[in-house]
Amino acid sequence: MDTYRLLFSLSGAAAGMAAVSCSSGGDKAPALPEGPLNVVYIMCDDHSYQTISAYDRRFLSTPNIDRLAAEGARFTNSFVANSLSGPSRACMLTGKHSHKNGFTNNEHGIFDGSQQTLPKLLRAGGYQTAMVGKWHLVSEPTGFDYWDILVGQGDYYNPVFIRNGERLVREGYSTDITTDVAFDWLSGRDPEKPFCLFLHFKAPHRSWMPDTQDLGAFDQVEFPLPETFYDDYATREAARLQEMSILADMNLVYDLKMADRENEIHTPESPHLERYGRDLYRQDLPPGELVPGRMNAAQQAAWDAYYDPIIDDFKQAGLSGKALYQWKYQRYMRDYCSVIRSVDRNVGRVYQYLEDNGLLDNTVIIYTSDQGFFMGEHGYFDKRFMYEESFRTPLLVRLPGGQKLGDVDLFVQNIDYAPTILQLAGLEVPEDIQGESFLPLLLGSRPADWRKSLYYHYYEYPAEHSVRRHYGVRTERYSLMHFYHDIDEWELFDLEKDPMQLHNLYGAPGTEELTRELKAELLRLQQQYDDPAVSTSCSRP
Ligand code: SGN
Ligand code: CA
Repeated sequence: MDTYRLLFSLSGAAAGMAAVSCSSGGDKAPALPEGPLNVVYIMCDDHSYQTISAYDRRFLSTPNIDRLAAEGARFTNSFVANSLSGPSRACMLTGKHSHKNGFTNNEHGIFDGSQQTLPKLLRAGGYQTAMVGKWHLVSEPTGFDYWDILVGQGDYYNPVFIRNGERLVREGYSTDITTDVAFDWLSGRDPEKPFCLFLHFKAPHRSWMPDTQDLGAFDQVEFPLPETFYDDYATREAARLQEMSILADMNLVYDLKMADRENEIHTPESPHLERYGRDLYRQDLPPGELVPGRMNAAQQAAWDAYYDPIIDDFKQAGLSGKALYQWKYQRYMRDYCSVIRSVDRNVGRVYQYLEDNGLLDNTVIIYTSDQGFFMGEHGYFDKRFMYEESFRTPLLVRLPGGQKLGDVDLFVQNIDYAPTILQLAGLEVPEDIQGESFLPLLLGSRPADWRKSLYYHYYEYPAEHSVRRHYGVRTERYSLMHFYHDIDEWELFDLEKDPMQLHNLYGAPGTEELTRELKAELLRLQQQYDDPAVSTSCSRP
């Protein structure tokens, strides 16, 4: 079918289905403009839905990101397939689960850029494609007319970029600069051709370093402790064995910036003390001889002015136990939320740019993160687990015209992004793509045969944070996961009765039939997606 007729027929179909629409905010199906649509895909790194006020108002206000929800759709059941950066990016680029795209974990993988990807398909369909910011797939980007990526994880201050193969340092704060680079590319593109821009911020990845203008923005805020902050992990062995606890693993120096010049604050993880130098201090000097490094003098002065008094107070307070734990949480939240302020400001800049350049009415804006993140739930930072906080990821989509589309509550996953964008571009979705286009959902339809369960598989172990390998299935009400490799543990949660996932029901009397059903569904998904993990799960009772 002709590409744009496809869109319009979808649009028409959605209009006809208004009575069963899942959108709560809009009263009629949106009309998409004629002609090719541009796409601006904004992806943060580790941005939790808890810290987007369109999702959760407890912590901070994100007016620009919220505008996307007000002028588009908010997905309330949006998930990833593997909660880790590189794997998640590979799922997005290919529309396939990790075992199919081959990039299962950050530590040993190199993304095979010769395979079919979304940017390649877009480009073949007449699109201009650009990738700016965090890439994190080891091999050089393929399928882009222009790529300008951060090296590895990237730095917050004065980061090194690789622009179409050439290394360069750009002075300034990462989130601002990444947006600037995107604007430069947009300004120089061919205005006659549609474009898809992948704008990937490093923020708010560890170690949560705010822009100088945002230092102290949350000093007056006392963040509420999550309900599961004091989780004792009873009945959940894998949950206990991790190394991503705020109390035990979050580093005072590296994560919380308590790097005193006298070197009096000691932490057990000396490697982190050295690596603290990545952004702040020169790495080639021993810890006792810290001198300013990555930052320029003005940036360093602003940091010292802000953190030095906090470091002094901290040394005087001599905190321990529960008090230290809570202090760490408050500092973590203050830094993290300060980093989000800059992200939100830059989303506002993107809006402004599109508006100023007459692009807002033919551009789709997508906002998401490479995964969710723990904001102290279960006592954690980081992600990786199939537990809700890291399995879920924010997803907001604004269609041209900015009609409020309300909430979409059907299950979507990051393997769906590629087919959705292809369909928005009016292009065919290849058969081997495993995700489903959620464009019909955006247009107000609620297909009866939409997926009722999700498949998840995490592989990176042994590795940092020690989250055991696991796979699982999630249905509307239940979540079943199997942790394997050097452990063999199942966890089953009734999300209706136990949304915080504290009570592992696996093996509890009365759950036999339910467990059988969920295992059958897990097996069905593993077969559908052709995951060889099938052999490990079906051998279990
Ligand atoms: C780094 C971080 C980890 C984080 C991984 C993966 N450690 O290794 O805390 O889990 O990235 O994150 S750090 O000491 O280098 O900051 S991911 O989002 O890129 O997958
Ligand atoms: Ca990430």
